[in-house]
Amino acid sequence: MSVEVLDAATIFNFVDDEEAFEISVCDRFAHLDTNHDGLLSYVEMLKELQCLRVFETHFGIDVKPDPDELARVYDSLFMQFDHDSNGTVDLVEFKEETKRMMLAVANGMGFLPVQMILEEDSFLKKAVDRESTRVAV
Ligand SMILES: [Ca+2]
Ligand SMILES: [Ca+2]
Repeated sequence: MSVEVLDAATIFNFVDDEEAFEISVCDRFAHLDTNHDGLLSYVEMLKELQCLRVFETHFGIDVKPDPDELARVYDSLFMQFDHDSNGTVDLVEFKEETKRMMLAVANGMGFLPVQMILEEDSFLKKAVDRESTRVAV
């Protein structure tokens, strides 16, 4: 994990760059799909859901680390990804929901940059990395 400063524009730029976003989503999906069947089960999604919790906590929705409570939060997050409720998340569902969540985070940020603790391989971290690469060039 690292502490990064990001603003809404960083996220919008990342999501708007279809190609870069698609590559990140596919990478992440392949990484989470540990049995390589092209679908994410609840167990495979857990790592991603835990990642999402990290940034949700930063927006003031602080849930006590009660295991039952957390399990319910992960259940409902999983259902959000599983658009057709067939018990697995495919690449299209994963991409659409990731995009929706990133935009929701960006819309919640306003214009002021926010300091966040980001997981090394999270989408927000990728957004920040992409922005800094661009600035460096
Ligand atoms: Ca799988
Ligand atoms: Ca599904």
